[in-house]
Amino acid sequence: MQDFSSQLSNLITQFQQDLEKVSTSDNVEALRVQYLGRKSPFQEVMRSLKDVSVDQRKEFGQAANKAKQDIEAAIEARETDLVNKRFERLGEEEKIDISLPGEKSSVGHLHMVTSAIRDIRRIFEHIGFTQVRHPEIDWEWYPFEVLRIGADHPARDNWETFFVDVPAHPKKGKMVLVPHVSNGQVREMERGELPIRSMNIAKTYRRQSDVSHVPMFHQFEGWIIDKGIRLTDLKGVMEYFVKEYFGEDREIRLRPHHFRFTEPSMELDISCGLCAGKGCSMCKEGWVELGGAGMMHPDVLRAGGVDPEIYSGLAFGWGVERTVSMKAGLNIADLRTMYKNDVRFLEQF
Ligand code: FA5
Repeated sequence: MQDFSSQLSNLITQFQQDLEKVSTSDNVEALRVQYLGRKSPFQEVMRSLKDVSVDQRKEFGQAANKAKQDIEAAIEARETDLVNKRFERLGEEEKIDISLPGEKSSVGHLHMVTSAIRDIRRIFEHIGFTQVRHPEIDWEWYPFEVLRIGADHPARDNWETFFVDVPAHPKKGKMVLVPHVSNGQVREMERGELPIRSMNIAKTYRRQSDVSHVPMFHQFEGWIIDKGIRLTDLKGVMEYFVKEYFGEDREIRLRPHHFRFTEPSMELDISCGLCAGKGCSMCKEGWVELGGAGMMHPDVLRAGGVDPEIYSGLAFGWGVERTVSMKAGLNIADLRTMYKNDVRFLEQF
């Protein structure tokens, strides 16, 4: 019994001496482990409690608990003391007032074109379009030749293409920055898997720069090739996209057009979001033009090794920047502002 009491008081005396010597918070922590940890003398003393007679065990147990609490309190006080001392040693400039309200750092967000690409991708994924990638720098073969736009064809001027200064391919011609993502049509068929229901969203380039044209822009082009694909499927896909992206109240109109690689070809108009189709200065009698579409020309299917007697295909390709700018309320007067990197403009969207 006497043993237990004296063991306890020796331990406390020893602890107090050790505590006086520590000079860093790390040392204080080490002392806590040394005195109260699993293999500490304190635990040993506690184990010896079982040798104390039953009637005294309660009293000693309480004494041991009190000693433990005292040790913990002393450790805490010492730690606070050390922190305060360190703070006092800091120069005036180093001191911080932790009660000051924090400064909010500005949080960035995705560029409007990037988030539009994500929205578009998600909308088409819902109806089973797989996202694919095809080269943004390609032989003329894919964006022109196989799409029935031969080297001398005047339609080739419409695309106002950038050429890359590398030796031409003997069969596939010069290397170009793709002026439209239709280069993916035959590339997609060349993969040799049917049916196809896929979409490529990529950068495209043309020698153009004015309020409605930027030299680098993005197009998304979707393709479905299967047995029995018809114009009504194309209309259904367009209607679905327009309602999902622009809103239920927007209407579509298919207007006859001409592309060398689709037959029939059309342009898709949507009712103007500013005047709700009534006609205003931003639209043509209530309609705004979204982009081209059509049924794949049999020659294009053949160029991709697909038999047009068995399969038919639809294709549509639109510009992301124009699509974004047509969202109700955006009314972006000059497409080029999207790429001027002026945060005052970009942070609004
Ligand atoms: C084409 O590029 C065809 N490949 C579209 C197509 C695909 C037709 C599949 C049939 C089947 P177009 O040259 O009209 O078509 O361009 C399509 C869209 O790209 C335009 O409606 C417009 O939204 C966008 N676009 C074209 N040039 C620019 C430019 N310089 N800046 C921004 N957007 C542009």
